Amino acid sequence: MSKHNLLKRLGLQHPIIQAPMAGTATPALAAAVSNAGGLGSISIANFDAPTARKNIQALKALTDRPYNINVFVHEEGVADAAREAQWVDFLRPEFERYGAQPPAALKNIMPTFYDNEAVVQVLVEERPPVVSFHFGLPPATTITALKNAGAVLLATATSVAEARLLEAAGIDAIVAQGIEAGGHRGVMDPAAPDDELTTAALTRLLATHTALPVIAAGGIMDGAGVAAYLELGAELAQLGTAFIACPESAADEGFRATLASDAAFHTRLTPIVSGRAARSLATNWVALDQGTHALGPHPPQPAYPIAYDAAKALIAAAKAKGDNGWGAYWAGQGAPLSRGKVPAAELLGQLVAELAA
Ligand code: FMN
Repeated sequence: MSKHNLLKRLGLQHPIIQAPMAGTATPALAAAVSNAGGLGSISIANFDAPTARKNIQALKALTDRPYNINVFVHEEGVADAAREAQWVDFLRPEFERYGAQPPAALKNIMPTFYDNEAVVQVLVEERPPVVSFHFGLPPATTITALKNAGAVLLATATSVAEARLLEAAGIDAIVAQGIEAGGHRGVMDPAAPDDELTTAALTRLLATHTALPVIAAGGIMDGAGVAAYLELGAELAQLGTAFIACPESAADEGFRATLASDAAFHTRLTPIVSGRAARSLATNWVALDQGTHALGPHPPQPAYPIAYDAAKALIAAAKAKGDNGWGAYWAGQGAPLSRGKVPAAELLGQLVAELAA
């Protein structure tokens, strides 16, 4: 038996979490994974309280099994009108190429969960069995309220120092997110130096240096990968990229096509899309960050998540003209191992069979 028996505590049959993926993981995807004995997750980070409640209820209606609801606990970036105007002006030629105008002003499109009383209330009332935090931790009062509502609490750490903060705050298990991971890197302080630990090194460090159960995340695409991290001391593995191409995900055709292309071999960690580092397939955004895009060298970016507002507008303008080159297509380094449009329950079955092999 594993050190903490997290599998049993969470009520799972298989040691696999389908990662929360804001904008990509749907209630249908999460329910399919939960119903197959894994832990399905959705993020409500990009929703207001009523929309968050609707999504949680949609997931509950599709499964009687445990599921995870994820929130972003980031420090909101400071608005800077001059910097934002310069950024929008820089991107303007691309908007014009698609016959569109950039937003007149940029907004904070992802308020933090930290002091979001309305969303805390939704979680307390809807009582999800598992809640996960990314980018940081909420106040102690919120942690207590969620525990009292019956939630097992998970949170991301990218270093031993962050894991210690989770331990001290009473979090139940650590999502050890390595540098290979797709999506936003969950560092708590984006201004601090980042040791960029791999999933293997981080899993091993946390399994030996902390008392909490560890969930390995980053670059895991198959049963062999899950088995390797269990061997290193993780109790569960969290896979995001592996589930993007499932028919139940919200990934659009552009995302699916880019994931199936050569761009999957060249993922990059870049803050250029949202203002915080996220691992992306090789898109125009990556070219922009690397200075190889026709727009040329870019000015300083607006803060997270204000920069994301401009990106989302450009993504929509390009998509309306059939160009997917500007997509926010997050994926991990294992992206070329994606299996295409395999239904989530079937994919989970394949992973479990590989794990047992
Ligand atoms: N992690 C979160 O905690 N919340 C999110 O909303 C979230 N969105 C993501 C969206 C996509 C498309 C991807 C690929 C990852 C996202 N992540 C998010 C990160 C995952 O939790 C996890 O760390 C990552 O998927 C693991 O690496 P892998 O993609 O190589 O499996």
